Amino acid sequence: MTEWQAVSAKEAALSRIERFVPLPGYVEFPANEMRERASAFLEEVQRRRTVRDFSDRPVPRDVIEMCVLTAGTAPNGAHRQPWRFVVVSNQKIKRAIRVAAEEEEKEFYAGRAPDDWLEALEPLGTHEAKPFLEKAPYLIVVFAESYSIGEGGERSKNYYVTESVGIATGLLITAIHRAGLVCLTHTPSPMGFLNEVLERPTNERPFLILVVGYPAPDATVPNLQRKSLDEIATFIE
Ligand code: IYR
Repeated sequence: MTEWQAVSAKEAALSRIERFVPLPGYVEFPANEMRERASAFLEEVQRRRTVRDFSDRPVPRDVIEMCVLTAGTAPNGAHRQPWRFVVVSNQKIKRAIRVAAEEEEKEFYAGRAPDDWLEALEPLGTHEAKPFLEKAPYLIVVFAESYSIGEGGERSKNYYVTESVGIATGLLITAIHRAGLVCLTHTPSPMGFLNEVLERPTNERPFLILVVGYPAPDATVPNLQRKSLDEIATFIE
């Protein structure tokens, strides 16, 4: 193959799959409409609360699928998409997760947690009993892929894994809220048992459990205030 033949073969390969395409689907709004949209979205997410009292009413699986696909749109390191969402509705597996989580939590609340941590949790009224892990219709167990394993078993590095999975989880929580469901971010510590119960490989590290469903009719939440703009933002102009 001559040099120019090699170059044109490369170009041909590239022209089959364009490396860059025009920005698809971007929509610009006039400033006033932008303001209205930002304000309506703020109002909608301000209504989101973390809920611990769940109903056992079933939730349509296709809604959960769309929420997971939404999570998968998150920006992420080198586009490795280093996440795996294990969606559990199986009653036996939910029970196994509850039993294992409560075992860890018992130790946490009975002494493993330092006093300052327990004091910080006091206003939330949390304790070692985790009935929601069995009652809620869905547990979405989020795993972070510390590294990827290719078809032939070769390992490749992932980048900014925690940041990527954190952003994806934020989108997942927002999508669940937008759909009219509630969720709870639950982080039993340590979470290694999730690999065993869910039979996940060792390159997947449990990130958190998202408990998803309808709130119980008598659900209550702690009376919390969110920080103001001044408290969370600094503008340098
Ligand atoms: N994992 C424990 C403790 C816990 C920790 C934090 I930080 C919270 O915001 C809430 C709970 C539990 O789930 O009870």
